[in-house]
Amino acid sequence: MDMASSLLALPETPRQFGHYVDGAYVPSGDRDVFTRNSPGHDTAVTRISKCTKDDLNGAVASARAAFEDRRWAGLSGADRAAVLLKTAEILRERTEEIAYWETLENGKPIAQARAEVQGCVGMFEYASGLARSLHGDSFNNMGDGAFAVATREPVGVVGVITPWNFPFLILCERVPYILASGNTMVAKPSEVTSATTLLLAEIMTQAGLPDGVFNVVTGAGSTLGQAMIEHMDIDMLSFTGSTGVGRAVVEAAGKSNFKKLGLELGGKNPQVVFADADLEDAADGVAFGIAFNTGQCCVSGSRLIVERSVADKFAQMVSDKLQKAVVGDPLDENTQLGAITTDAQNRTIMGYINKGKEEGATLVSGGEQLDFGHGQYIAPTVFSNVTPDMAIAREEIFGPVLTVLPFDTVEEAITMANDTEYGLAASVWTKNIDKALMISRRVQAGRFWVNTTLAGGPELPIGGMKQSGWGREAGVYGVEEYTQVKSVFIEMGKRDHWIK
Ligand code: TXE
Repeated sequence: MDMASSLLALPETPRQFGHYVDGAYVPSGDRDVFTRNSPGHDTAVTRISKCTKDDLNGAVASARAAFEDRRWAGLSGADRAAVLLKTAEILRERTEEIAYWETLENGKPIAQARAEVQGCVGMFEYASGLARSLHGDSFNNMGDGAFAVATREPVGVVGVITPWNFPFLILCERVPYILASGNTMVAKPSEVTSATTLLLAEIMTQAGLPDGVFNVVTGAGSTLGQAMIEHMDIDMLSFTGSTGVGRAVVEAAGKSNFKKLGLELGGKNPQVVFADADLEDAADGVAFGIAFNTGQCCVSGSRLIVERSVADKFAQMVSDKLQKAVVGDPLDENTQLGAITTDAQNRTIMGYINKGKEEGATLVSGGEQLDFGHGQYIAPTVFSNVTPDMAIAREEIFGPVLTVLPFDTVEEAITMANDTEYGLAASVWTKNIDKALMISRRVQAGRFWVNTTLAGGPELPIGGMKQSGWGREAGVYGVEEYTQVKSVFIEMGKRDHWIK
């Protein structure tokens, strides 16, 4: 704890980071540099290189060389697992440091940032097992003259583009799974939250990852990100971000080398609450689901779909809970909701709050900017009298704004839950197990929670249906996404000649 308390002051000067290629930081030199201000404090905290396209080409070339000479793919699964496990060990040791920089750049509460790093430790530990157990299939049923196998191979050089809402967690839901099978990679974090991605690269070198296997470039999405999605020598790309950029990623893949894609995009996730639920638990879960990470969460439960007989009472219960949530300085141990990460996102959220009022929804609580003398904060907000056609009920707000929509029948609840272009996550709250299971089958979402929300672990796949994305991350499914399958047919005995 000593280390924690000594770190909890703001840095005196911003920490300078170069990008990371071939196992080492590359000093910024004469590159332009981006200065990141902590959104909770308005103080400069990091200085990050704006990489050029040449820098990207260098990073991709490094990853390509590391892939082709098999310095990583050629190791045994056991040796790769050892590096992943060592990374987990170092992450444990350096948790405070990672959480600190994550909090400063992102604005999330320090206690939450620490818990996220612990979650990442679990990702590395679990994926280490997959490095050893990943296997294909054998076909002993081809007749006595043949034998065949299907093997799993790494895809090659994988690009990873991540957003600013969970810079480290989203990265670690991918990196260990990508590396488990022997791929090499180039990551591009969001320009506003690059520090912890660079720290992970440094930590993995410390853990014994061969140079060139994990490279990081830093810079803007519109230039550097765009160059990545168009790059001819990136074999696969994992993109997490807005649905709009996701569309650009698909187009760029089609126009370049048909790179394989993994996409995790937006969500407008339902929380379906029945009158027979434990309403105290449900109110806490719904409050957590919309306020965690200030609602800047692709799986936030932003649409409360609640049985009409309890709707008003329940909306009030959720609102009471949210008013007790502690909003404040992200570096304060007691804070539950920190700052809004970017100025643009702050404007977007306040824009939706104003739109909700204009559209005729009733503001139950919140709806305002909170002034702590520094940073940008928004009170958790609940709107009732919302109709399904309102923008606040349809569009991803990506902030602590909950809309309440009442239903009368189970069928109506299912229809409302599915009435969205997205399909990332959903929760149902009821004590009737038959109803919960039936609804879990019918709601289109990649993640489904019963009597809880935002729960999971490294074993479970993450990803979306409909316009929320393609593919799955994490779990066995995640590691398989980053492999390609090859069939090997082996003829036995003397060939039956075609030309006699
Ligand atoms: O996302 P972007 P932004 C949603 C959320 C939010 C909105 C905008 O609704 O309000 O998106 O956030 C990189 N080619 N989500 O603007 O732009 C960019 O540098 C290649 C939901 O931050 O999609 C960053 O690294 N890359 C989402 C990453 O893409 C490009 C999480 C995400 O940025 C690029 C984040 C381009 N042309 C936002 N343009 C979720 N579901 O979790 C940008 N990038």
